[in-house]
Amino acid sequence: MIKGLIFDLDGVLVSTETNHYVAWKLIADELKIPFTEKENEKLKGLSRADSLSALLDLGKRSISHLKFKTILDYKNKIYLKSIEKINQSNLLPGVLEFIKEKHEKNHLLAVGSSSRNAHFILKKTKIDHFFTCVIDGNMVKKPKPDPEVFINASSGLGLPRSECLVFEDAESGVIAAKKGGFHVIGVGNLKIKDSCDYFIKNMGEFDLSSYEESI
Ligand code: B16
Ligand code: MG
Repeated sequence: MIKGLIFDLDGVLVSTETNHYVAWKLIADELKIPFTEKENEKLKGLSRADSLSALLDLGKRSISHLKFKTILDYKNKIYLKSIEKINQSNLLPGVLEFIKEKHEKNHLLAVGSSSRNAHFILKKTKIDHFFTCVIDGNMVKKPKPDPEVFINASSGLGLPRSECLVFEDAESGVIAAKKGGFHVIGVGNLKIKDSCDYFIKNMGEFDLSSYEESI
């Protein structure tokens, strides 16, 4: 019986993945590192610092610790500017209806995100009150693809992993959830279709009862 639902944030609940991409693209261009949506796929779900390391690896570049820190702050500035007007209309299709219904039916909801901006986004989109537990990038020692974020989310709900489902849109997140021993529902991103337990285009498509019957 599934009692807990753990959601990734960017790309599952809210449409902020493009904003991350646009900010990294600007930085890649400044560093003259070829970077397209294809390369961005590898950055999805990674922490901010791991994303920059992955970008520098792509361009076979190394920079000083100070420049690294400066770029991280700059990237976040660009990103935050691009989401300053974020609101409930930026939730992905079916999200609000799904979480409202599950909350009313007493399922326990959690967020497991690599983002250090998760609390801000949940508040701006006015869905923060639905979640019993929010584990974000500030709260883990090892980010995705390590399972810590999801393990802490299930502990926060007080539920064993076998009673939780993880919803993810990124390869690093699917790996994290699988390593943690969770069922993983892939959302939206066709690139992860074959690595998750079940795939949906958006939350509006997901029928929890049918899924429970199938496992
Ligand atoms: P921030 P998620 C991740 O969030 C994003 O997928 C990833 O693109 C981003 O680099 C990461 O958060 C860190 O975000 O810079 O806001 O701390 O998908 O795990 O919810
Ligand atoms: Mg994501």
